[in-house]
Amino acid sequence: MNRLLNRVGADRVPALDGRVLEDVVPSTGQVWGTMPRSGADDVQAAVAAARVAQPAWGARSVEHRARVLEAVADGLEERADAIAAMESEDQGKPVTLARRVDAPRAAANFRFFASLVRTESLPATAHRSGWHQAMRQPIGVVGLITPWNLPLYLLTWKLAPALACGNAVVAKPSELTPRTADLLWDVLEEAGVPAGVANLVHGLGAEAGAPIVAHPDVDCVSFTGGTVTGRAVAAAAAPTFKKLSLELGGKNPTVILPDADLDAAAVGAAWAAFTNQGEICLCGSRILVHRSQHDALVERLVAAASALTVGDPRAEGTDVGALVSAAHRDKVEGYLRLAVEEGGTVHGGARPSLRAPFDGGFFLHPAVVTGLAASCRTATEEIFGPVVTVHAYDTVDEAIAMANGVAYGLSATVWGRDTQRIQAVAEALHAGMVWINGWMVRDLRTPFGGWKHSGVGREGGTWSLDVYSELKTVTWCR
Ligand code: TXE
Repeated sequence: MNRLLNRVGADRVPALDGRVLEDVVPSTGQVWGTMPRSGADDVQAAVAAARVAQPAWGARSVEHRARVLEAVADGLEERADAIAAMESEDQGKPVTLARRVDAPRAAANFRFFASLVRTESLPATAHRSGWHQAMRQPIGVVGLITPWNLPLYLLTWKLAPALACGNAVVAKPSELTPRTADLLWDVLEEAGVPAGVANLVHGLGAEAGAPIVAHPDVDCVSFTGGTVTGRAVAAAAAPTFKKLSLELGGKNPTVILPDADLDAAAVGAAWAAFTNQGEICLCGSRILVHRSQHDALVERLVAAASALTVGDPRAEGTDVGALVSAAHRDKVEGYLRLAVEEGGTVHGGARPSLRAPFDGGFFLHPAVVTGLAASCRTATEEIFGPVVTVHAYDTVDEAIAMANGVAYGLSATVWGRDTQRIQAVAEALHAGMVWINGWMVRDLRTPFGGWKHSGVGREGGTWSLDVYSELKTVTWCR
């Protein structure tokens, strides 16, 4: 039986009370091993270790920290294949996707923030009142709480800038996908991150995540996860006035304008809906199409969805792997039943019949749902699975109103040809990111985050540095 441990200071330790959680392989349903089921005492030890280690790390030069981050990037790149295989096994996603997205992005996050802190310049102004300098300083101890859909990708997205800015960290990865965090901690150690600067605590959200958020010695919390959890995190953090960054859920529209290339839009919309089993906060889970093109689009989309190969995540030809857990598949299937109750027609969405050991896995065929009102629960609540709803509109204004008619505002995609109209639609959408004729294309220098219930604050580029540092103005008075 494999056994993960917490990383507290220089030590690898079990939970203080010895309790463990099982880590299950989503594609087989079999237990891979255990992780510590940590509690408030374990968090306390990790925060104490971070407090001790932070001042020396914060006092190192930016150049030193940037070099350490680059060494981490090197270590992750050397292990890219192992990371992809591990993430695929632990999360359920196709290994081909993990190779293309998760593994390279983890390394890129470290390389990017190393370069950013090296090159960033802040204003230093000569004014008749005096000489003013803006500077960044570490916040102190930062808590990082991350989800299970892109485990290493999202953890490194937070960890790299947090370390670059000179903070010490207590991280809690999702209890569903703890393995690549453990590997990352080996790389951090090898790369020269001093003991105590990065601490890792495994466990459940309520038992190990909540104590990080409430801890008076944790100065900042960066959380990515569900909106309901995000609300609890915001409430728990409020009494201590700690800095808070929340990247939450989405119910992102794919708006297909009447002049779009329908073939390209159908392929793009399917990719945006079903990548990573639909378990990405950016997935396009609602398609808005002009009424005259609705049936043609649905035909193409259903064909594209049923052509996807669902099964063994290790196989090179697999497009859709397993959902992350049995409970999550139950939730997604619950929404498919709700869709029928709400008057919709579900195309696909069955459990595939697979050979052992995959017959014990949490697989589901992608589903296209038609015939629903854009305001119903299926079309407005985050499902976070391989399910997309399709809605017809008559005017572009109506499409914009439908796109904006949900509580979320993370991202959106627009397909079309008329550049002026596309730009106008993009500007009218309530979303943090809008892609035109594509999806999930990122430049790490740009802001990332959501409007409304999709989050509070932005990360990416200097916005990440704003989250993970305190800004100070020092003025030499005349
Ligand atoms: O995520 P949670 P869950 C959405 C998606 C999904 C739903 C619930 O719709 O179906 O959220 O998923 C930790 N204090 N997303 O329950 O609970 C938890 O241990 C502090 C969208 O799996 O949000 C994990 O490390 N921490 C999303 C992290 O929070 C707590 C990605 C996220 O778990 C906590 C994942 C608490 N009280 C799910 N409770 C996205 N936006 O990418 C839990 N946690």
